[in-house]
Amino acid sequence: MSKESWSEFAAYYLPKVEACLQDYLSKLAAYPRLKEAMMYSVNAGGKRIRPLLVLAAIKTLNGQLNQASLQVAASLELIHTYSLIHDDLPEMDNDDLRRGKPTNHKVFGQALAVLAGDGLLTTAFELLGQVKLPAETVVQLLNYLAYAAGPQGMVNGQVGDIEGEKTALSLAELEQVHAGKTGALLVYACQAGSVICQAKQPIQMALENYGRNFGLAFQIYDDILDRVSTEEQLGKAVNKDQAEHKNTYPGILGLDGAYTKLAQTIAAANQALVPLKEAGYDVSLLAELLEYFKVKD
Ligand code: GRG
Repeated sequence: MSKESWSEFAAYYLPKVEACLQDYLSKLAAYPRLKEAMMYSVNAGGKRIRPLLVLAAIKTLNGQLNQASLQVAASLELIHTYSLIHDDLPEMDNDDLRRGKPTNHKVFGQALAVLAGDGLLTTAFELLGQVKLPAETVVQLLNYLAYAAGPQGMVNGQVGDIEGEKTALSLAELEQVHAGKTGALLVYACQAGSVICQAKQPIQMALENYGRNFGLAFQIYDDILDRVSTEEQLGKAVNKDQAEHKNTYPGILGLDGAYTKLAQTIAAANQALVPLKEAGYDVSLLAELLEYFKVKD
């Protein structure tokens, strides 16, 4: 098969991920207002990087991109969307705008926003639990996802972020916060590919390494964009980090230093793909995804 570019890959699989999300959510036997609140944020225009990364990892490992893979990918997007709803709440980041639209609690009120987040979080595991893959594989995926999303992963990172607001963090401490907050779900996306394709240990580790660096690059990029973009471009408030004295890469390293750190992290992610290349896998899709972080001049 000829090499497929990232944009072709995304254009082909995005509608399938969307269909999978809509299909599952629309059939939930829940109050219409709850479903509406859940679907409002899922349909608010996310880039779907995490589900696409799951599918790209599977494709890289020569696995099948079938309904089961799509459901695994979709369940991760449900977790991500829940985390955004809760992150935007007044008690957390207190944001009015997300994905270019009013945040969930601005439309549905805080109580329903909390519950819509809870609903997406639990539905993610319900959907994943129903995937038609060998039972052992499903259990492993459930376990890895719970670890990544929970108090040893994303929830922990979010707490580190909140606690860190009171003090100036070192670069290492900031990286640790982000490894949880942003990195854990992206690492899981890669792990999901390895679990489904039953990749050998060194390949699993290489992909996880790619995911860790991808996650770090993602956060540095997000911090840089907060400094250099407009609200219109990002679809959310900008320059909040500086205004709220948040710990960020540009804050610690300066903007130029953050650009350098981003370039180093992208190089490390590319380097992480070497063992896969040496084992004969076509890593072009994962390598091309790193171009997502190209900062426009
Ligand atoms: C509430 C437990 C809990 C965790 C929240 C995801 C998160 C943790 C906070 C979001 C804050 C933030 C701006 C993190 C930086 C990186 C990030 C996750 C950006 C948003 O992800 P994208 O760019 O968003 O993939 P879309 O809208 O495209 O899905």
